[in-house]
Amino acid sequence: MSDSTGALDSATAVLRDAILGGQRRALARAITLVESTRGDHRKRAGALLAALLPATGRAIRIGISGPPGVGKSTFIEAFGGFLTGLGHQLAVLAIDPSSARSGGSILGDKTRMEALARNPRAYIRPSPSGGTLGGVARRTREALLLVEAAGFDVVIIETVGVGQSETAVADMVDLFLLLAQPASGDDLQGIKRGIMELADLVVVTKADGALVPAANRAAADLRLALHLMRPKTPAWRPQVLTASAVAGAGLDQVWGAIQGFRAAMAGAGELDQLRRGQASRALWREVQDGLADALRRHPGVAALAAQLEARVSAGEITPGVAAERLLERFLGPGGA
Ligand SMILES: Nc1nc2c(ncn2[C@@H]2O[C@H](COP(=O)(O)OP(=O)(O)OP(=O)(O)O)[C@@H](O)[C@H]2O)c(=O)[nH]1
Ligand SMILES: [Mg+2]
Repeated sequence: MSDSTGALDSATAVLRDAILGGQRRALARAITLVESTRGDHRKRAGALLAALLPATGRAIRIGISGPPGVGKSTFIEAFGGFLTGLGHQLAVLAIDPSSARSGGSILGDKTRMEALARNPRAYIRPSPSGGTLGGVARRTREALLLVEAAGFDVVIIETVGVGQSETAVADMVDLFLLLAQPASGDDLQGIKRGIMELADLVVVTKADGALVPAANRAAADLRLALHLMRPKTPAWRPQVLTASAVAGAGLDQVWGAIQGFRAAMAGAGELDQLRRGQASRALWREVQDGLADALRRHPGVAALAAQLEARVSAGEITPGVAAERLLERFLGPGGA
């Protein structure tokens, strides 16, 4: 948006420079800004993001998901320690659909990632609370750009695997990593097929002590299941690995697979294509969300909507006709 870059006020320019300089407090303030729904904040956030855009895109973006209790927080803590040990700068963002509903946040997770929270090479930002999944996803996408501009070269976006949030996360990252339990057979099928299809890498965690044989069996089952699915891209076949966050085992193999994925995708030109597709889908989702909001706020529409909804429920008119009337009211005559 060249119009918003031109209009960068001096406070925003200061914020931009502080973020480019990697200053944590400026980054935190900027993320708070993109999380705000206030009109003037949205404008300023837009200008800031436009000014930072050339400095974005350099990180490897990893989505991590898995059912409640699978070991996400423990894994990210261990893997994060491993990555920062290699010299990487790691940012962890979270999408928590339950916090979108309850208005709570997963601050609890920050305490379960104690060492990482104190690690100077890591930055953890809990899920923005409140709002729809669409809203939370948009703010997370923008936070991702901000942490990239601040110099973080690995970004993990975590989500609890309970619903549509995985799809949202998979559509903003390069690689989607699914964590699984050391269980096999029917237990394994707690992972929904739709979620398995999103995975570029499956890691059976807790592969330590007495759980090692079960973890290996689970990995074999998962390999079989993945083998029967159509790969997301011709450049990469999803892999299944085992690891233990507690014992710190297998983390190097996980990182090796992530780098292998990245190289295969970049070599085939698929990474650029993936990110371009994600950006254009995000555009149209925002247009849809914006239109739906404007429609709901339109003074003439609300009253009519209530009436039409009642008539649709009563079977007096079809949803199609009712929708046409609403759009006519919203767009004015000739607009629909
Ligand atoms: N043995 C073993 N236990 C683990 C490992 N990783 C996690 N756990 C245990 O599994 C439990 C759940 O771990 P969390 O990291 O909190 O799991 P989570 O997926 O973040 O859970 P939610 O945030 O509630 O969805 C805890 O009791 C951990 O101690 C591991 O590598 N080995
Ligand atoms: Mg957790």
